[in-house]
Amino acid sequence: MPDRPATAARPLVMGVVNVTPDSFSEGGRFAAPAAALAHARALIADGADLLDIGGESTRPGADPVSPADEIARVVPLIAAIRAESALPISVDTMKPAVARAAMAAGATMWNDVTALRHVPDSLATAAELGCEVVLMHLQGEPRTMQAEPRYDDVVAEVAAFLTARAEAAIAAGVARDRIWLDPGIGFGKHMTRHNLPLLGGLDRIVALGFPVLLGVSRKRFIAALDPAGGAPDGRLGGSLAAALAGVAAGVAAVRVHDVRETAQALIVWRAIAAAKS
Ligand code: HH2
Repeated sequence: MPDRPATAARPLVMGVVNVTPDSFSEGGRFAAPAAALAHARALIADGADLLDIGGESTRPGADPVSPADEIARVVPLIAAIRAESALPISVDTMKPAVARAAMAAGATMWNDVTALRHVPDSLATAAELGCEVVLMHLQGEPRTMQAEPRYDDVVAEVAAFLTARAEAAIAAGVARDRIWLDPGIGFGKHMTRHNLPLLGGLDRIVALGFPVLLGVSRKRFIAALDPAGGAPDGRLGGSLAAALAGVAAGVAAVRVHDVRETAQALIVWRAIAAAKS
């Protein structure tokens, strides 16, 4: 059995593998099965502690994918990785049928950007599967979430939502120690007015008492702060800065595209922290 990531003592690096034609940062580069497996192998060699496999883009306006098509994208890849590596594998999906097929193929974590709200079945399926779950905050729904996000106090509202979703999961039978929380940077959040206070207040999300996963890699708020960053793969510096801010606040894992660079940033960060007298 793969190690349970939640028990790790240091922040983990979750490498992103999108098997989609339309993901915001990779735009279909790894949509072909062989390319996706080669990319997963490269991320493992780069030092990923776990992999997150996604078969449907969550970007605003992305085309919906049927459960059968999503399963056909992610399951062969999960099985192929599992055949050669014991690394924990997460599946990034809103659909219980996809989560179920992914766990049967060797995944151990269900990363759900809707926090198990997409269909009524989601909570019961997560409890039945007994897998780890990532409950992420999202205001609205993916296709329209960036239209007009509104908050009075973004940190308090995200914390209240995540607490309520954790309680709903536990009430449905998900074990407390299987639950991760994620503030959902970029999901129904104004580029700077909401994402930045949320990143500044991450310690209050960490204080809820669950391991926190943070996804900031290559996100658009970085380009809003530094228009010279331009295309997603020009946002590495901002991605590392935001990931380290999360680590300073106590997050348990960062979800990233640039695994090697993030792993190196964490090595240097920890070495400096250890040298403090
Ligand atoms: N971000 C994305 C997708 N899934 N899951 C969690 N838990 N947290 C995140 O911040 C998060 C996520 C968006 O990034 P990406 O997968 O690169 O793009 P796309 O959804 O277009 O495939």
